[in-house]
Amino acid sequence: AYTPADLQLAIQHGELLNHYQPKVDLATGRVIGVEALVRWQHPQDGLVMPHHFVPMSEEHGLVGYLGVEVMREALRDLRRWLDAGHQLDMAVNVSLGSVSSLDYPDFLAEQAHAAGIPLHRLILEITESRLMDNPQVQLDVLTRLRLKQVKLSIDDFGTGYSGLAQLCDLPFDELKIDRGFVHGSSRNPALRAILDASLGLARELGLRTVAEGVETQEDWQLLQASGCDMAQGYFIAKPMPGSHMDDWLAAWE
Ligand code: G
Ligand code: G
Ligand code: NA
Repeated sequence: AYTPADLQLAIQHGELLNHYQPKVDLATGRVIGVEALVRWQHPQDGLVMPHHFVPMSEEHGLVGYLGVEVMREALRDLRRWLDAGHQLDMAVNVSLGSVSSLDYPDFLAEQAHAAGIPLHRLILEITESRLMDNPQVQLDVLTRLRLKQVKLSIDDFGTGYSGLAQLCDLPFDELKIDRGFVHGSSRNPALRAILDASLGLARELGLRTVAEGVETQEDWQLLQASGCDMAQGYFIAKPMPGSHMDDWLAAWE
């Protein structure tokens, strides 16, 4: 297991990097944006996945530091893709720690401005199960972000415990349905029922819907028929290094 000191050094040595996974419009097939997923290029252990170090960074107060690095790289890569003529949004996973800090919206605005990225191109994905730990501050921070045109996405929907009534009060733009309810829904009526209920709820609340974990043509067709807006998953592309994205985008178009 890695220690907070290991991670701190890794960040200082520039060993964190982002991979990106495309988000595609189900009706048109167009790429709407990409999601940044952090990795640690460890000098001995190779490419380390986030579950080995993101939860630890949250427990030890390092996730803000990690988040700044992920955002910096995401903004820089997005600027490059925009300059190449790709009209993309950038989704970044944000931990509760960031959303509970009243300084965060102004900090993010400065970081994006310095990178030449308009805030309406940013989507912050916040995991459902982590919402509501500190509802008052979160509502304040999320509202400030929304007023700055930053988009907000509820991640892993269906796996958390946030009250649906409270969800309506938060200023979200997008709902991402957890991959557990996506792949396999075509063969499992219970999963299909949860998927349809989630899509219906999102529609009622005016939220754009994204299905994660789209792995097969069957998944894709079912989601299209169900009226889901966007898809993400191995059927479209696995998360890839930023340097591969330029070629992938050209090939997809
Ligand atoms: O590819 P995958 O193993 O990357 O991602 C696993 C999980 O790690 C995802 O559920 C995602 O929410 C989380 N994750 C990936 N990148 C980041 C990040 O930059 N910040 C935070 N807080 N979580 C991340
Ligand atoms: O929680 P979040 O949505 O950020 O997590 C994304 C995670 O899901 C990453 O670990 C990513 O590698 C993984 N992932 C992305 N697409 C698929 C897919 O089609 N199937 C599966 N099983 N995992 C996926
Ligand atoms: Na996510």
